[in-house]
Order: sequence, then structure tokens, then C-alpha cells
Amino acid sequence: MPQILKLASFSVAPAVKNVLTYRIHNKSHWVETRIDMSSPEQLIGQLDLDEQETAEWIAALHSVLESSGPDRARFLLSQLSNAARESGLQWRDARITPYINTIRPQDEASYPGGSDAVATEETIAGILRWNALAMVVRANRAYGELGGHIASYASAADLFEVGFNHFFRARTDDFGGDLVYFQPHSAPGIYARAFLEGRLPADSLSHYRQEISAKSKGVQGLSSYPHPWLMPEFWQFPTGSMGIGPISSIYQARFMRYLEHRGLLAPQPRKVWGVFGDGEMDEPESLAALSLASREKLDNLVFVINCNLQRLDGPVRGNGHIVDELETLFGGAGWNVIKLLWGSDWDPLFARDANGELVDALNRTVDGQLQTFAANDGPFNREHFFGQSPGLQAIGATLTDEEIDRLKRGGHDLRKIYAAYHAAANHTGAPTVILAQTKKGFGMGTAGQGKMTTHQQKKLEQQDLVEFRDRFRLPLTDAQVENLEFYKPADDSPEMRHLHARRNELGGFMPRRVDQRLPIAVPPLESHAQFALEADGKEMSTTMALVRMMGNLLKDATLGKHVVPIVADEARTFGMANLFKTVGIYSSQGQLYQPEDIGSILYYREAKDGQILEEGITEAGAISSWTAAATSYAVHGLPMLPFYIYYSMFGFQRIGDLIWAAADQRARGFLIGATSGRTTLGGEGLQHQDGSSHLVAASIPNCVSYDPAYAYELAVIVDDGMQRMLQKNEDVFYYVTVTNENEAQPSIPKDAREGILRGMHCVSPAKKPEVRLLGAGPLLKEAMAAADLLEGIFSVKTEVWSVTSFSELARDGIACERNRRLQKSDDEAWVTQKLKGSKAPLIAVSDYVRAVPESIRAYVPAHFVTLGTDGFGRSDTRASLRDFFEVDAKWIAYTALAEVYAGKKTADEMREIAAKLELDLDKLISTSV
Ligand SMILES: Cc1ncc(C[n+]2csc(CCOP(=O)(O)OP(=O)(O)O)c2C)c(N)n1
Repeated sequence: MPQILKLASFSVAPAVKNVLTYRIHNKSHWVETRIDMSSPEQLIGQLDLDEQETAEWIAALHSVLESSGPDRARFLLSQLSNAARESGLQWRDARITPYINTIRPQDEASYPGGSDAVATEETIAGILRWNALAMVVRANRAYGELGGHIASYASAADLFEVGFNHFFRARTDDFGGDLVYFQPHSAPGIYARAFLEGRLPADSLSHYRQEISAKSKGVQGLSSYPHPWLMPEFWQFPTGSMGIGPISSIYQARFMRYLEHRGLLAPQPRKVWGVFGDGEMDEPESLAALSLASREKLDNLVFVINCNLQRLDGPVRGNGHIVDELETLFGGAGWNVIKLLWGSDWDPLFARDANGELVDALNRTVDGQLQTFAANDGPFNREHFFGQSPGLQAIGATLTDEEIDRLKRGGHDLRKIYAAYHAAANHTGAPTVILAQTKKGFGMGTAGQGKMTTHQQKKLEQQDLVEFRDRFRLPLTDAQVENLEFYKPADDSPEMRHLHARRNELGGFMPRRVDQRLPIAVPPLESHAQFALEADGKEMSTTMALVRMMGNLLKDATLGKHVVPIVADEARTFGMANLFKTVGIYSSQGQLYQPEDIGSILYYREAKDGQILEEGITEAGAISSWTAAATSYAVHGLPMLPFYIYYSMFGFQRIGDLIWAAADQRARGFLIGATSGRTTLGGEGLQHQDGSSHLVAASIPNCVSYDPAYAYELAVIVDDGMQRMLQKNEDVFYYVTVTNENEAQPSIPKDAREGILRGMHCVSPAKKPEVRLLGAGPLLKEAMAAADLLEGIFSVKTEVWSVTSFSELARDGIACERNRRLQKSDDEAWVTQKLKGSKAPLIAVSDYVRAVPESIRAYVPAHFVTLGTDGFGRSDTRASLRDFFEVDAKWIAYTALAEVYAGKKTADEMREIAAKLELDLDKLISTSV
């Protein structure tokens, strides 16, 4: 029978329907419990109806554990669980463990160097906290607009330090090195460490977030967040945009395996570590690839989530437990989860908690309340936490107020952190997540610790600074504190000796980006693209041409193995199925089934050394793989050449931020926007038809983008890209759009290469033209047909140019214009050079929004009209779409005639011309509907 002795109170929680809160006096203390009453079964399942029986079961488990050990206990539990299922019991483990550390004190790995090392490292962490704080406060004293963060690193410092002192191994001659994704706004702490290590001078610290002014003084300024573009010898991975780090690190760990399984990288016990925020976990990208990590058994991956329970505005889960939520999510996805919640000073308290009252209280205390406890002092915590019941009071009574105040959360206790990292580093068969509970703004006292506003605190009063100094026992005078002086212990101090010894032991300093020049020979163009150069009118789409070139490159003896074809479940769409057979699809497990199509020559072949990364329907995942491959030259000293081929609409628009991060990371590779062009991708309609990717691509400084019309143009572009990226080691990447429209492909005209690469070349010259047409990509064909109409029906002499890249033309134009303005050179833009020989009007047409061709207007030396595909797409035939958007041959011809006859023909005459072309001048404007 129930052992309820007294039922004190119960209430139905107003905010949560069907939840009963009740307090039971359990012999010695009151226990408050919440139960879900949504069904009678739920209710019965949560009430302990027979405490004695429960106790007997628990005792039985304890006895098995003691006599036969944990393996046997686990076995019995899974047998029980099976038996329950067989009996029809719908039971499933709640996946939430109590709000205590996963690792029991007796199972903790011991700290290398013991108490001395702990003490020294605590001192170092205090110094780092100070220098990081001083860096931010100094910058903001000087220029209030600079920004920066103190509270995040203050909470993460110990988590980083255990990594730096014991786990993060640098790249050496014979070891590839661990890879660490650092929480972006903790960057000041990483700089502070590099200062102690002697890698960054104090001058640099004084120029945090002042990169431009520092440079003018000959000083290396420090970027706000990790940006390899800005600090190429320091940062490896950009993480400043939340969510990018987590997904990138997962695919990085997976790509390391890919390289090993393909025999390109020697298998080594390297790890990928990612230190992220608990608020950051709300980004969809943060959680998007969790199951990939466990499916691939990525035990080379460790996430450390700094659960300071706060994000920018307030608590992450004020009314719940973010740790428990993440435990459920990660555990459910198959990760090894380690809760690191309480410091060593809690161990004796738990030991005194004979009837589980303390654990109950922690289970019940929601994060918002934990934050309030962090923001308040010992007496407050004694009253409001330990004061909840006589039992808790008794536990609290063993501590002074000062001790209560200093009770550590797990993520601030070096020993506990070490034990968690040690367990994570040695875990096999699954990735590990460490959920480390900390206090945001740790040590910032009443000025910041646990405060709602602490995230954005960048100014501190003298009193707060002095308290901070005292809290971390820093040997600074009041004046030094006032001046925010950086502190570096003497070279022969125990701290500095320890710090250097530890890094020596771990292979050197981190983070460090190594970018050796490792050129790879690019095969001659003719070897893989002869079919495109000498197409001679053969019909093919540019997508087919690309895939054929890639197939040939894959066969090249030197380059072949470096090519990484990547798709997000669209290989068949792009005619790549033949690659399944030839190079295989990468699968860490090989192929455990007989594929349905085994009899066909192009069967779906998965292999452990497969070369294609077939990512499934995740553009975010596929681009993360691409980035890992495109930066392999720096991360692994192994250049790779990824081609990620995707629906162009699902690129810059959908995953633009990941591409931006790749650009920051100096990625080198090809992004291939297939099924491109708003009118060229026929029936697919509004959400699939891309008319804007070139606009975004043009805004990325190191992205070289092209919209080629012909297979030979594509061949020249791919060849140039390979030469620049692989041979010359330039930090650029290529975005090339290809289409699925079959076309008669001409052979390459003589001397076309330069024009193709600079952005335009003449494909149909005319002597003294009356009008000139600039056609881009798939619409060059329409421009050519328009020229036929103009010449054939209206006897208007027409010249046609193929524009392969408006963005390259515009960049060149901007550069020339600036050079002239700054008196550097008189060079004319390529557009100007090519078009200045005539005053005939120009009509430019592209399958993208008009802003794309408009980008060259300033450099065009004649009257200029642009046509494009502004507006929403539609599902219809190409012909209907091009008529609708007014970009087909007839509309181009009519537009040309409107310019040629301007001032010469009446409105009625122009209407007659339109009628001759079967055009409706009164149709609705495409952009308005
Ligand atoms: C995509 C994106 N959105 C918003 C921000 C702005 N931002 C920077 S830090 C931060 C809060 C981070 O909270 P959390 O991840 O919990 O880290 P903490 O600082 O608490 O350790 C926000 C919203 C950002 N950097 N990136």
C-alpha cells in the first residue's frame, strides 16, 4: 500500500494542464513532486504505490552491481526491458537521468600532476580571464562602439583550459593534430592565452576589434571572432554565426574518416572538439546532423556544451532544464552523454544526502532559478536553496556562507572537467557530448555573474574590477587594475613553465592554421574536355558536359583521387548515376545489402572506399562536407577538389551563411548550381527556379562565378579554376551554373579563352552593327535567335556576345574605375574595351534578375538596356516562361528594335512590329504578378 504519511498540499499547476504538484512527508522530509495526470495510466505510472517493493528491486540491482559488476547489471536491465516489451508493456526509458554528474567520483580519472597542477592551472585560468576582460573593457573604454564579450569566456575558461593543458593536440610532423571549433565570442580568452604563450604581443591585445587601425600602425589587430580570412595563421574554423560550428565539426569528423577509409590519410587517433553554447543549440544547424554523427560512429568527435543556462537576453530554458533537454536529444540520437553539473565540493553533500532530498531539489530547480542562485551570494543560497526543507538545511549547515557562495558548478572544476574529457576521449563507438554546467560571467561578482544583462556587459566599474582581481588572486595593484594592464607572469614562474610544458607535451600551440603550398598538377584541358572544345554542333546540356568532364578528371592518374563529387540526393537528376559504378558511393560500412539493381551496369554501389559523398536531402550537410573537402589543403595538408552539384535555388538562398563561412575559411573547390536559370528549369515552379544565386555569389569576394552558355566555355572555366586553386594555390572558389537544356554545342572559337575568363567574348561578330546583344548562359541561345530575326526580318545588323560572368566584368570595372580615380592606372574595363568600338545600343539578357546585368552598366560605353527574370517563377514550358518574362528571342528582338528605331518610328508602327513578332504589348508585367 502507498506509504504516504501526510499529504500536505496539492494543486494543479496553472500553466501546465493535467499536472498535479503535491508534497508528501516521506518519514523525515517533505518532497515536492509533479505528476502528469493526463491519463489514469500516467498517474499510476508515476505514483510509488509500494515503496517497499521499489526498495527491494533497487537493492537487488545494487547487489548485482556489487557482486557481478556493471556489465551484468546492464545485461539484466536490457533483459527486463525485453521482457516488458514482450508482455506488451509500453515502457521506454525516459532518457533523462537525475540532475547530477554522470561520472561518479570513484570513477573519475585522476588529474595528471595532481593538486599542484590543478592549483597552477587555476591560477593560469584566472590570469586569462583577467587579460580577456581587460582586452574587451579597454577597447570599449576607448571606443564604445567596438563591442565584445566578457561573460561567455568567463564561464568557458576552465572548459578551454583543461582542453589546452591536457587534450587538444597540435599538428606535428607525424601527427595530424586535433581540430578545435572554438565558441566565437570566447575569442578574447583564446587571444589572452596566445599572449601568455608569447604568440601575440600586448600591442595586439590592445587592438582587439581594431584590425584596420592596428595595421596602419604595423600591429596585428585581432578579429572579433575566429576568422581565418582575417587571421590566416591563427584561426582554422569560423564559428561566429551560431550553428555553423556544430554542423561543420560533425562533417569535419566524418570527412576525416572518409579520407582515412579512402587511404588518403593515415588513420590516427585524431579528435574533433567543438565547444559551443547551450543557447546556440537552438539553431537548427546545431542539431541537424546529430544522427549522422552517431550513425557513422564518430568517436573522433566530442562536443562540449557550455551550459551556463543563459543566452543573450535571458535564460535558455528558464522554466525547464536545458541540460536535460539536450541529454534527451543527444541521447536519443545515439550519442554518449556526460552530464558535468557539479564540482568536487558537492561530492560530500551528495554523500550526506541519504534519502535523496538534495538530488530531488536539484531535479526540481528550474534553470531560471539556478541562474538566480548564481547571481546571488551565500546567505541567499542558504535561505532559498538549502532552506527548502529541514534535511537540506542540515546539509547546508555543514558549510559556511562563503563556502556556499563558492560551491562550484561542474564546468568550473578542473578535476571534474578532466574526468569528463578523459571519459569522452576514450569512449569508443559513438560521439560524446559533455553537458557542462557553468555560471555565465563566472567571477564577475555582482557586476555580472548570472545577471540577465551579463552577455553584453563590456564596461566594468573600478570596484568590480578590484573584486575580480581579488576573486582570482591576481598580483595587480589598484592602479594596474584601473589601467586595465595586461598581466603576464615571469618566464620562470611556475605558471609559465607549466603552460609551456603542457603545450610542448601536446605538440605545440593551438589554434594554428597551416597553409603549405602543395600544388597538384592539373591535367591538360584536352585530356578531359576535348569533347567540349570540339563539340562541333553535338547536342548536350552543360550539366552533361560537366559530369562528363568530372568523370574524366576522376580517371586522371594524379588528380583523380583528389576529386570529391558531392550531391544531396540528386545524382540521378544530374545524370551522374554512372559514377556510382565507377567510383562508388562512400559508406563507412561498405554495402551490407544486395542492391535491388545489382544486375544493372550502373547499380547503386556503396563502398568503404567510395568516392562520392551522397549526403541525402540535406543541403546544409552537403555544403559542410564540401567545406571540409575544400579546406583539406590547410586542415590536413592534403588538397582535395570537391564538386558539390545541387539545385542552384537551394544553394546561396538556402545555405548562404554556410557558404559565407566557407569563403572565410578560404575554401577551394567548385560549387555547381545545376538546373539553374529561372526560365530554363521548366515545370518546377516558384520555389525551384533560381533567378538570384548569381546576385549573392557576386557579393562574396573570393567567389568567382560564371554562367556559361556553352560546353567549351565551361571546360575553359573549370580548367582555369583548377589551375588557380590547385596549382597556384589561390584562395578562391568557383560557382558555376549549368543547365539541363540540351543545345547544339559549337566548338571553341580561336582565341576565346581570355574573353571567356574575363566575362565576355564575341560569338557572332558584325561589321558596323546597328545593335548588339549580350546573352548570358542559357539565354545566349535566345539572343542568337533574336539576331536571326533582326537580320532576317528587319535587316538590322546585329552582333552577339556571350557573357560568361557579369560579376567578373563588374569587379574588373570597379577595379579599373578605382585605379583611375586613385591615379594608379588608366586601364579600361574589359567591357569598355570590348564594346567601345561602336555606339550601337546594347541589349543584355540573362536568366537572372535584372540586377545581375545591371551591375556592369557604369562601364558600358553605349546605350544599355537589360532584360531579366525578376518576379516569381511559374511551372510551364521554357518557351512560355521566356515569353512571360519577356526574355525570349522575340522579346529580345523587339527590345532591340525599340532602341534602333527610337525617335524614328511611331507608336503604331512599333505595335505593328510587335504584331509581326506575335507579341502582346498589353500583357501583364511579369514582376507585378
Ligand atoms: C546566427 C547567429 N545569431 C545570433 C548571434 C548573436 N549572438 C552572439 S552570442 C549569442 C548568445 C549566445 O548564447 P549561448 O550560445 O548560450 O552562449 P553563451 O554566451 O551563453 O556561452 C547571440 C544571440 C550570432 N552570433 N549568430
